Parts: sequence; C-alpha cells; structure tokens
Amino acid sequence: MFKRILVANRGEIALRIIRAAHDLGIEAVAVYSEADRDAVYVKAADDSVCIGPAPSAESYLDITRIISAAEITGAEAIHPGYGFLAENAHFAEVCAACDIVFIGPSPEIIDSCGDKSNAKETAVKAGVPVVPGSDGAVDSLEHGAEVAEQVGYPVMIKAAAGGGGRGMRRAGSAEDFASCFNAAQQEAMGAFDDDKVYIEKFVEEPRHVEVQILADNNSNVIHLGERDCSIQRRHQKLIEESPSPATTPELRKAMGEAAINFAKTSGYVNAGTVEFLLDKHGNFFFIELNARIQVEHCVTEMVTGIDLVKWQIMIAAGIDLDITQSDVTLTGHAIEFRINAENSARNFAPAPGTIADLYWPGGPGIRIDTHVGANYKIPTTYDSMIAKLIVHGKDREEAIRIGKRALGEVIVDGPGVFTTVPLHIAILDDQQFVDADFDTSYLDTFLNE
Ligand code: MV4
Repeated sequence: MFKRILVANRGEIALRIIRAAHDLGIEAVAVYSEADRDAVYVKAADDSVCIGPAPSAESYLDITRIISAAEITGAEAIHPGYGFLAENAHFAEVCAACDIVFIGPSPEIIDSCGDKSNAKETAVKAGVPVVPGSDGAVDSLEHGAEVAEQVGYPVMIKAAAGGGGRGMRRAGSAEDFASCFNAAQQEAMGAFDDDKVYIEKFVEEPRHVEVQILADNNSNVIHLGERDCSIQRRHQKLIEESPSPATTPELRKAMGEAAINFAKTSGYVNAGTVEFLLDKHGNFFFIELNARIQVEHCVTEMVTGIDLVKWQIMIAAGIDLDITQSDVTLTGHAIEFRINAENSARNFAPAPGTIADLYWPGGPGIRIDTHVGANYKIPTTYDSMIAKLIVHGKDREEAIRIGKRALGEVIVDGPGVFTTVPLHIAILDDQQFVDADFDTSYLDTFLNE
C-alpha cells in the first residue's frame, strides 16, 4: 500500500479523498491555489504545497506544478478527483513517466472512452444496447444526412469529444439537418479543437440513469447499482438518487450486466460510471463512460455501504476486489442535494458572498460533504457547489421526509449569499417529484411554472 498520496483537487472532493486516505492509514498531501490558502482540506492534509495563483490554468490544471508538488513531498500516487485533470490522458501519462501512480484508469482507456463515438463502438462490440445511429463518426454532411434519413428524424448530432451537452444539436427534420450539423461541428471545433461528430436517433423524454462499476487489475468487475440523475438543468445535475425510481430488479440486473460487459470489453480498471438513457418503455441505451469518481458517488456509497474512494486507492495500489457481485446489496434509498452558492430566483447567477452564519444538519440518515465553514468567502474562480447533503432512508418516501427535515435545518447566511436550498425544498414539495414522475426535462419545466 502507498504511504503517501497527493490530492490534485480542491474543495469537498479533496477533503473526501483525504478522509479515504486517512481511513486507509495513508498520508495525504494537499495542493492549493492562493485563493484556497485557508481551506479546511489543506488543514486536514498531512502536508501541503501552494501551486500557484487562483486561476485553475495556473494551479489545479498545471501539470508541471502538480507533479513537482508530488516529487517534493514524496507522494507515490496522485488522486485527481473530478473535473480539472481527472480525465486528462496526458496527465495520466506524465504521472506514469514520473513513476507516480495515477489513481484512475490507464491513459489508453481515458483516451478511448473520451472519444464518445469510439466508446459507442466498444459498447456495440460488448453487446451493450446503443442508440441507433452512425457506426462511429460521420465524415461529411452528406454521410450524416444519409444516416439521419435511415434512422428517422428527429436526430441528435453529437461531438465525439463532447460532454456536458456541448457540441450537441437536435435536428427535427431534413430541412434543419445541414444547419444543425454545421453548428455542432463548429461548436465542437471551438470547444474541443476536434470537429468529429456522430449521429443518433433522438430519444424522447429520457431519464438519465448511470451504473457505478468497480474493476480491479485482475479482471474482476462488479456493479454497484444505478443512480438516477434526471434532475438537472443545462447539464448541471442538481439532485441524484439511488436506486432509480424507474428501475426494477430485472432492469437493474440487465443494466448492471451491460455496464460490466462494457468494462470487460474495454479493459477498464478502477471506479467508473456507465451512462445510459432510459426511455419511457424501459429500453436503455449506452451513451458514454465517465472515467472518474463522480460528484454523486455518495448516494451509491449510502445504499451499498461500499467506500468507492477507498477502493479507487486500493485498486491503484494493486489490491484486488474482495467483494463479489453477490456481496453487493442495495439497502434503502439515498438522495443527494447539491447545495450551490447560486441564486435560483435569478437564473442561477453565482452568489459569491461571505458566509456569516452557518449550520449543517445532523442526525440519523444524514451525510454532509463540504469544505465550507463559518466566515468562508465563496470564491468566484471555481465551481459554485459549496456542499452536498446526502440523505438515506429505508425507502424513497422516508428519504424524502429526512431530506425535508435536513434541508430545513440548513443555515447558510451572509451578505449576498444565496443557495439552492429553497429550490430543493420546493422540489421535495412537488407532487411530480414525490411520484418520481420525471425525465430530464423536469427541472426546466418546474422552474418555468
Ligand atoms: C441524447 C438525448 C436524446 N437522444 N441522445 C445530453 C448530454 C449528453 N451526455 C447526452 N445528452 C443527451 N443525449 C439522444 N440520442 C438527450 C440528452 C439530454 C440529456 C441527457 C442526460 C441528462 C440530461 C439531458 C438533458 C438534455 C438532453
């Protein structure tokens, strides 16, 4: 096992990884920008290095500075968290070249899954259902239009390098195709310096359901059930839950096996998430693979009792899974509420005040993952998420009740401070949410009512 690892991230996920390291008896090194000098995750670490000024490009995204920090502090491995360098194949390569273990999948896997049309081809090979569309990327407008004609309108044009909905366009008819195709290509070129696109049939009113997997270096792969992440706005998730209220034990088994087959076929190692669209008829389609720990991993931890971050570190250290699929049982229901420093009444504008009054809830069934304490100055440079509140009940109804109680206890006040807490409370009071009658359009509709 490692003696010391470096955490190449900030905020709540840095603290989460430091906790996992300490629970394994490993020392943790924090890196921080000048804006995060007084952060609690820095205090929680055994050693720390300032890696530059506030802008991420000069700190958390600067590979040279992070590798130097690992060399100076004698860290044997680097955990990238999510965002920043988490799915940067080049960074994983540089770690290997410097004899530092990258806690995550290999650079080859990051690369091959980073190209979504490529990942889709792997899914086909694995016998995993995909949305009907082009085999891989399309090489021209004419080729794209041909595929669209074959699968039938409406279609989705997607950037192979895409993510978060960027470089994605819906074309409703043949008349729209050329302009949508060109717009998707242009946006992809601008955002990813890669204009490769592929075509899919448009799936109406899908739910976003993703399966968590763990894979070791010895071809053992297990799934840890699914998360429903349909409650989102502009591809920013707001509420996630496990299990999905839209699945059944049979569907879970089928999706879980599909996720495992994908992982085995691609040679995936470490924790990962296989994303699916689930339609109204219970059909599921692979869309992409996330080669990292995700923000919402906590709901899976609550229902399985399995520490995903500890397993990421152990797998990277060469330890094989001692859990088999039959050891994994889902108990009760967990819901995660992302508490962002945003004004949801003002179109989610960032609200970067200083927190004067702060109180986090407690009691049975509650987990808070946060790096925020009293007098915290919400930085404008980074993500607006200040905490995750995760609740766990014996079933969905109880989880909702605990969620309301816990959200009611939260105090995050100060001049100019707004959070998503009131929105969460309003959603929990919405009959449609209570009835689990939603798809990915839910939040937009709810906000416009
Ligand atoms: C789709 C789709 C409908 N049909 N693909 C959005 C982000 C990217 N990861 C995949 N996305 C979608 N792909 C086809 N063929 C609808 C979406 C989509 C969506 C997916 C998951 C969660 C929220 C979403 C919001 C809008 C659109």
